[in-house]
Amino acid sequence: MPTARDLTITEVRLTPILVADPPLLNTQGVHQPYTPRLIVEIVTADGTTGVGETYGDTKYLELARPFAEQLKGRKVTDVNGLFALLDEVAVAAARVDNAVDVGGLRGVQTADKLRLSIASAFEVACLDALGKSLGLPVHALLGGKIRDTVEYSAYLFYKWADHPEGVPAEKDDWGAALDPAGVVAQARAFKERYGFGSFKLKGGVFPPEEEIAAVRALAEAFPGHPLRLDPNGAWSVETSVEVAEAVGGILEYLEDPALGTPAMAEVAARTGVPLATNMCVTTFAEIKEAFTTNAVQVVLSDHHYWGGLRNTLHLAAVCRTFGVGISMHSNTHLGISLAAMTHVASTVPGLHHACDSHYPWQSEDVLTERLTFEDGAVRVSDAPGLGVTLDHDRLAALHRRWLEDDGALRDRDDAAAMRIAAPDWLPPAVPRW
Ligand code: GKR
Ligand code: MG
Repeated sequence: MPTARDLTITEVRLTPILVADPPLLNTQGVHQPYTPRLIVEIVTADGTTGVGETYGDTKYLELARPFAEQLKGRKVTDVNGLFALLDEVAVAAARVDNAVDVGGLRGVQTADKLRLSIASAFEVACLDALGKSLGLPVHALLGGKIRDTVEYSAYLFYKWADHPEGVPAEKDDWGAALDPAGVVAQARAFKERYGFGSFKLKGGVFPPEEEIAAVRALAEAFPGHPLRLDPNGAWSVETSVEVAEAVGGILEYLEDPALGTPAMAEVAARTGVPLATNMCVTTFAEIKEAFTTNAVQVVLSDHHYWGGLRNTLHLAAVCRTFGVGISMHSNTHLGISLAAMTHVASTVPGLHHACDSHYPWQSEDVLTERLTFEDGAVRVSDAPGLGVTLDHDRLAALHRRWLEDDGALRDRDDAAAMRIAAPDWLPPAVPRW
């Protein structure tokens, strides 16, 4: 007989889904019309359920599945134990080969980062279940919120009006943004719909002069609002320095102008513009070189690949120690991840920069109620756990889409999506400019 508050894990459900994504452009191509995510549900003996979310590409599923099998019988309180267990499962599943894939928009994708991205979804699900069982919000399990709202920035993208003709996709109402006027119009729509007060433009798409013009247009349209530009490492050191000289004075920070810590350190040494990264500091092992060479002034955490909410707090502590700022970047994600980001961000001391989130771009979710932005911020939930409820019908519908896919969309590939419109398109050499 289960006893009250028996937090032994009795069931783990993994549901891969495909979620609608607009045609957002980045240096590696364009977003697919549907992007994979993995939803994790953990059920305990006392009937409590916890949810988590992470990247859903095949290589994540291949490890998440055997890991989920091993979790039964363990307690949701054994969060530290998740990491050692995952390492064991990875060895057994022969997924320990390093450098699974090189490059991408999240820095070098190593087997270690893949494991941590999987662990993060289970960590969040365990904390959600534990919080629900204790009647405490996740932020309380992390030491308690120190702010009631978490500020986010509008995440602006160059964008086509639609996915290429003939490609099945959901229609969106954002329109195209392919020049400074389009970017400013998109920013206005973000401000009107969600009240965002700061803006990040995803760059690395057009020649730097065009992106400089877009940033200047934003500064003119929104005087005094913090602005960032993020080309995902598409520029050489020389180009980065030129862009910094052109618009450094109106930027809150320049995000990953050049690829790799040595290049970032050179840019930092030659400009006074603060540099932020979610590409060259993505693991604890990368911190020492970046901080001792003064390569970055702000680290943008992604709680998925840093291994969860508690690791994000450890990262924040290391950043504080070195006088480096901390904030968060995002990838295409749903409300479970936004809730998790908001809980952890509410507990981080010295969060001086608004986090960024793709959530406004996602017209679909797996929750009964979407999270909302008011004045550009998400209110921190005090409800037990994450404070979100899974809508199983929606989840099943998005899973059906994944099941019906012939495999073409199950692994996010922005270059392949771009080739549908431009068959000869290849991911550009780095640096692109
Ligand atoms: O979704 O196109 C995108 C972004 O470029 C994303 O993949 C990045 O990881 O948003 C991220 C970033 O800040 O670099
Ligand atoms: Mg970035």
